[in-house]
Amino acid sequence: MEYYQINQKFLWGVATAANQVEGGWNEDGKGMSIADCLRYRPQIDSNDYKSVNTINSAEIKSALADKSSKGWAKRHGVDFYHNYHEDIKRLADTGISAYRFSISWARIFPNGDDLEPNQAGLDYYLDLVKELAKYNITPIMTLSHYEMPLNLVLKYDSWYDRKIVEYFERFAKTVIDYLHDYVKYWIPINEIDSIIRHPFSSAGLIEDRFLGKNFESVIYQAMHHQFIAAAGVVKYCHDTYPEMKVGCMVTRTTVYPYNSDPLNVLKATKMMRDVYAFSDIQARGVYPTYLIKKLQKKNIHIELQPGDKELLKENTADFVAFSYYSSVCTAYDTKGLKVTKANRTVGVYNKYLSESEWGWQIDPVGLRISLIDLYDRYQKPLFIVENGLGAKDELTDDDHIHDDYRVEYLREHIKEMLISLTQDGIELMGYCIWGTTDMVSASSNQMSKRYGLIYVDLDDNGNGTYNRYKKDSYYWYQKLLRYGNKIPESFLEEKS
Ligand code: BGP
Repeated sequence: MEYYQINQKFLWGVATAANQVEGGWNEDGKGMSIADCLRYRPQIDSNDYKSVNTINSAEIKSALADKSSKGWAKRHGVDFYHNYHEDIKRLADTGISAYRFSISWARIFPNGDDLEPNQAGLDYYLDLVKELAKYNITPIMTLSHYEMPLNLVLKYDSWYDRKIVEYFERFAKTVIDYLHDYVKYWIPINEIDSIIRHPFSSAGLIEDRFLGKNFESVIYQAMHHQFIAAAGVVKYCHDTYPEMKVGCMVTRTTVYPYNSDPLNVLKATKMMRDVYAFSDIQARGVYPTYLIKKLQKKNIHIELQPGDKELLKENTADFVAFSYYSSVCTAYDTKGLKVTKANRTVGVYNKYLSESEWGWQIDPVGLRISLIDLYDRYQKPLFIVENGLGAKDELTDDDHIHDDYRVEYLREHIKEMLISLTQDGIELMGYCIWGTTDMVSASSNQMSKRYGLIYVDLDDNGNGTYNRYKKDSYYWYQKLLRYGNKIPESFLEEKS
């Protein structure tokens, strides 16, 4: 029998984000975050992420006025905050060795600019990482995953204001110091490139607060401040805890040309440069010339402070983490072509691929292409920290969820990953399925777009028992992990 022989240290995990699972949005001293202002709006196409995730100052006011969590999916999540011992026990029973999650910044510094941290918040995350340690699960900790304190948006201008760098570093140093005995892997900012696609839900930027300014230049200035803050985390960890590893994290979009027309290939090549720009800056430590030229052409000038260039250059990421869900096809002229959207990236339909119920095209080979691309570009260890399928799962009368479509998605993607790991000469630290239990979708704020290995009885309007039920995919992953570092090829050949 043939096997995939993998490194003992390879981390098999699951992943989630505080704002999508925790709930407890205003408990134990937590302040309001930008995620608490986003809600499911059935009248908007759930893939029209710009409308769903772009809100104005008036909508912020009504969110502030509403003290309930009813109708605010990310305020209640799946109540992980009160169920995390049991949830982690269930997930530990699959045999995972890693758990990627984020710290809610507003649980630690409720207003973002507080001088002292909220002790209850620190203690919650300390207990959480101790719970993981009980099961020998390695935490992969994201510091900012779309959940910055709302006060930083209202009192400052969010990441556009350089002061946020100072507040973020205060937050980062506080939690790194508090949790350093348990957490060795850190990711400063989730999908740092997402600020371009959804500036509010990613970085708290509200266009009507910048009237008279070119909003695109506001976004790029804010982007620079995020890079500086992330490099500051790398520097702090390397100086203070040399055993720690700090990764950059990007949305991995693999772009194909619609056909071999050189104009389409050129379009795909240029789109890939936009994807690479963010990991280039963090993995190489310099702004790529093509990005500088692109900004010059747009008459966008990023203000750098003395020392910024050196900080970026001397504090590059130790590893390159990324989320992968789908590939995207593009064409120079999209007239008459079917438009698709996957993870907030617009493309054209690829006739060689199937798609999810949300139209995200399913491309396991694209994951292997991504691994080869990224490793060849950076020669740094890679980490797949998100890969999963959002689907409308059904709970049967006898409390089962037969998500064979998710098992198929995971089987095919894990197979391509293992082929790449064993044949393509790459370095890969681990693989985390997105998600853990079901959770609130980042882009649509829906519960019905389910990613979990564990089903949660809750609907888009927050109705349900919150009871948890293991899906068929949970048992499949458990079977896979039981093979340890020697996985029979046949296991990944089988259709579920
Ligand atoms: C990534 C985010 C995650 C997660 C995932 C799935 O971009 O980092 O937070 O949500 O997308 O997307 P969605 O939840 O929008 O279906």
